[in-house]
Amino acid sequence: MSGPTLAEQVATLRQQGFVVVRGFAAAEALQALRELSQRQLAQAAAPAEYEADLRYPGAPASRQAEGGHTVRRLLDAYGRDPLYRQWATSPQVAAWLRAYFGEAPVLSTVHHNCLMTKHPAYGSLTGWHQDIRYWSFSESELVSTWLALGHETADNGGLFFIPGSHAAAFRPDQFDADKFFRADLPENQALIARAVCPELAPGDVVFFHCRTLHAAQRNSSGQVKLSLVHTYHPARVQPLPGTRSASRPDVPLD
Ligand SMILES: O=C(O)CCC(=O)C(=O)O
Repeated sequence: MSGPTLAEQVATLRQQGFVVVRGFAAAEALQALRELSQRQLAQAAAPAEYEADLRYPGAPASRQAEGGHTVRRLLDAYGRDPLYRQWATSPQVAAWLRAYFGEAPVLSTVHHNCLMTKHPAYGSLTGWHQDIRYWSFSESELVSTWLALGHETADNGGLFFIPGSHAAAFRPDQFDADKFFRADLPENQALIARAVCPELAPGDVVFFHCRTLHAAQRNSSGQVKLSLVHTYHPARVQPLPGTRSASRPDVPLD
């Protein structure tokens, strides 16, 4: 039985702020990306971000503490290896995003552009947030791709999303000083109660909007979870000059 058409997938992203596309990565490419990622993680090659740097709940207090060298993200996937580059700029990803944006997509090499890990020990949870919170663009119109390199469920730190939150108008006081969506407010709790955690199989990709509220728990499985994450915008949307979002060159996809 065939799954949803591209037009239906795009409509789902527009309507709920995220969509899971099953089996988006071909088996061979997936296997090569997974093996590369396991090697890269074993080497913990720079540039890397450590759990201890983030200090989210569950993270070690410092790089010197027990578990202090637990990697959270291997940064600059695009510059790290040609295989990552091929994935991030693949015709398949470009065609999907072109259907959504209505024009050729542009890859940001600043935002996400990483191998995202979640370790069973010392891997931290992430509170509710919109990715756009620290980004600076002419419009809030960016989409990220989250490629599951293994199985992802609520129990190993899979992403939870709040459907429709990308289109909601929130007040600044619904967020805390670090721009996390406050889980202590009853009106926020009503929305959080609607969250879903789509289970992902290896090769599935979640496309999600930069305003979609999402969160993840700690990894209570026995295995490190690995995902490849990239962010794109249409050419009409520009990083604001002088901001971090403009600090590295974008990569237009044909
Ligand atoms: O894996 C996680 O804990 C969440 C990652 C995430 O939402 C992010 O980096 O924006």
